Amino acid sequence: MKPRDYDLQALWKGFTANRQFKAAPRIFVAAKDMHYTSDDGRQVLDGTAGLWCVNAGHCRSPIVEAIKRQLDTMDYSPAFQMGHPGEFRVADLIAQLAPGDLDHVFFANSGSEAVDSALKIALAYHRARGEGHRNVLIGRERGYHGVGFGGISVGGIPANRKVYGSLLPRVDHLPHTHNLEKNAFSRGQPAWGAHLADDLETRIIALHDASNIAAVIVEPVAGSTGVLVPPQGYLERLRAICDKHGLLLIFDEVITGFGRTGRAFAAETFGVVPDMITFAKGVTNATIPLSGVIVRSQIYDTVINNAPPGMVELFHGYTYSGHPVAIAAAEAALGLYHEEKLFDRSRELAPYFEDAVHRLQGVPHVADVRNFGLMAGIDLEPRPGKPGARGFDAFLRCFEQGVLTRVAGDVIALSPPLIIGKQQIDELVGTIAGVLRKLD
Ligand code: PXG
Repeated sequence: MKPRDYDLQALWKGFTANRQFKAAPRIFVAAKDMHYTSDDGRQVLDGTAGLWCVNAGHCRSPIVEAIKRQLDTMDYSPAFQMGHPGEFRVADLIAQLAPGDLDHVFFANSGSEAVDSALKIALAYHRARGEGHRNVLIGRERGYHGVGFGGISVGGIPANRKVYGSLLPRVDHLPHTHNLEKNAFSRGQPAWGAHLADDLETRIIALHDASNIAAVIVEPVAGSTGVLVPPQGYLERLRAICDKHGLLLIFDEVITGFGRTGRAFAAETFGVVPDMITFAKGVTNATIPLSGVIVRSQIYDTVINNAPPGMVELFHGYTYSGHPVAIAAAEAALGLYHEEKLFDRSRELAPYFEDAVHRLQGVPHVADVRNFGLMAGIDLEPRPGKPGARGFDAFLRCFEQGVLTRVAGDVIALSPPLIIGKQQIDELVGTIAGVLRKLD
């Protein structure tokens, strides 16, 4: 390996153990299709599509070329009171991919911003309807909705919340759906647990009163906390309760969007239409940051028509909402997904992937395997008194053996690019199995 010609100290990395990392850094210098190249010249199979985002594989030339063309033509145009053609075209493409009458798209830059935008749109919508008292927001335990104050307030990861004070004041949480006694080693949607949605009605609405609640936000499949697949009938019940009581239902599809579950959005896969969908990551195949919220016509119309003509209707937006370079990347990425039928490919590969990951049942330390689409969660038994240590060691050994995984505590998460081949699936799962057999 060439000696590093840069110093590691100035950078403060997020969601990273900085001292440990800087003592033994893991550095990527290039990427192509299914592989990264590390700075010691090794090829590393990408089992996680970066961070659940490089759905078409790395450095795909149609996207790279589109970005270059846009940069040669127009670098930036103001996001407010001005427009450029691409942002209208891409909003239209995304609206066409979304189910039902989710026909309008608001752009932001990260998943966190998309979530905050959706929560604010929910509040603006109820206020425009004359129900501004509907301002309680409901999330779920083990939910991840990014790192803005809105997102961590409705989110359900204790470590992401505990340091940051009182957060948003009017928030409550549904129980999570992960239960190994009932559902260990489920393939696809577990049979047990639809009734957990009833907590929304029997506890949360009973406590706060429906007239005070604006919206419920959930990931259709929780990603970051280890691929928690919704029990059969669970999302349908949430939808029915929200309808009955006038609550908006928001699906956070930052991970599940753009083919991860075998369709454009998990809403379509599950046949449950929410009132808003947040998206990010895969929309540009992760080349340039772009995110957004897709909203039902009724929400858009209500907010827009409530303001006097000529007045700004929603006091919200980002300097880089609809950034031309990000939009060019999105247009090319969506084109590539379509051309290569990658959502179909994801759906067709899912049974092979399912069989492969479930072969880990019985391998040492494996407490659960679950899967949906091209995502899987593998729970490891924690080392006594050392939560997360075994998971991290497994991640490190896999990396040393040329396979990139992601761990959250003692859960290994897999979400490969949708272009992965069957042999590569075998390599991914085989490497994990080999590592676990040797791990204490
Ligand atoms: N919502 C969901 C469902 C997410 O998964 C965000 C919002 C926030 O997106 P931004 O772009 O603000 O990071 C996410 C992000 C992991 C991991 O390994 C997952 C995410 C980010 C980083 C790591 O689980 N998801």
